[in-house]
Amino acid sequence: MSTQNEDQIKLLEEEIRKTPYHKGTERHIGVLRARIAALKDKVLESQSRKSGGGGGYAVKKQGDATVVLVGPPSAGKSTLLNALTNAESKVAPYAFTTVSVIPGMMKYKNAYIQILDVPGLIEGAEEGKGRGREVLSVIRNTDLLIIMSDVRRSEALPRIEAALERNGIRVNKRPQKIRIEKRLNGGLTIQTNIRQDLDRETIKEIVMQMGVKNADVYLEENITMEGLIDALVKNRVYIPSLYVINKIDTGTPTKLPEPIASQYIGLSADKGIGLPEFQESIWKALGLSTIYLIKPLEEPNTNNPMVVKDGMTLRDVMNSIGSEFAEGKLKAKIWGNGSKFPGQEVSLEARVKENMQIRYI
Ligand SMILES: Nc1nc2c(ncn2[C@@H]2O[C@H](COP(=O)(O)OP(=O)(O)OP(=O)(O)O)[C@@H](O)[C@H]2O)c(=O)[nH]1
Ligand SMILES: [Mg+2]
Repeated sequence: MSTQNEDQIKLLEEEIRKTPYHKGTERHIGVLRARIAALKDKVLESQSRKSGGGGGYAVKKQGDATVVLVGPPSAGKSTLLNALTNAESKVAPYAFTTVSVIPGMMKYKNAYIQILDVPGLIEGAEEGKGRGREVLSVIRNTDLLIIMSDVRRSEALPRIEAALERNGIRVNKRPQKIRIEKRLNGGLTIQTNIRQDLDRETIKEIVMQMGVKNADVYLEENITMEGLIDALVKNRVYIPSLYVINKIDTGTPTKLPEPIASQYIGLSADKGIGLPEFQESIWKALGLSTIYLIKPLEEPNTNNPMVVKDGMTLRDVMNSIGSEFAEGKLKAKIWGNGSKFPGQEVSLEARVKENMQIRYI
């Protein structure tokens, strides 16, 4: 059944390749892409059932956040893991040294960040084959992905990204603003105040091909075909990523497409070049902040640091600790970053800021 689906996907992909893209063929291509997405969704689902989700590679998430290193064999992933964490992952000058998921813990600014070194086999072993499938499932569950290669194989970065995208992992993207309210009858309506590049019929055809026959579809931005399909399938994940080129002690990379060319971080895991900056980039990309909790009656201090996600409110923080610092409090006083003046009184809906000092009252 699954191979049948895969054969059909290949046929449909072949047809897309043969069809030139212009306004006249747009609807046809939209239908083909929707059918491929629906089939891939089925394949992914039957696979995750078979492998029981994480498969043999399931690693318990630990710490404040989890980061996965992915890249071709011998890029230096294990060397980097060993440089940043307490782990001792085997390093060797030949390919496929690492054959399972090796976890390490990095302490940075009061945070414990779990880093997972996964075998270098996204490509080739992708599209649901072999252990690559399990690597993909580890990636789907991470908070941040490090896509890594070395100076001599910089073209692996866009290749890996493309492989991830083909497997429903969206790299450095956000879902488009599309809301689908399914109904029992009444057909499809497309609701939007925003000028759309895709025409209504194409949008409707794609939605129907994805198995939705009755619904109001609200488009809150100018959508793309891919964005629409993504909104209709189950298996999409959106993962922030950093691009890393290792071994810069041996030269400089060539031939990198945008946006990777202007975003990549160059380092040497082996010689320890660029590692502090890299750690800071991880911290920023994870959206973490340190706040300081102040006990009742105490003056502001930095005795009790806590790592939180950006965007959390003081109420979220209170609910996550429920200790002598916060239990059942209604307001807070804040100092430092985020406060208009020292000791400003704020509601619990105020949001955390890096280095904010908080006393619940
Ligand atoms: N010159 C140089 N060599 C490095 C650097 N980082 C790693 N290496 C070397 O590259 C080789 C491969 O390193 P590993 O850390 O085993 O690479 P890996 O990505 O974990 O490889 P697999 O486990 O096979 O996927 C080893 O010989 C390392 O010593 C670096 O920054 N500069
Ligand atoms: Mg390794």
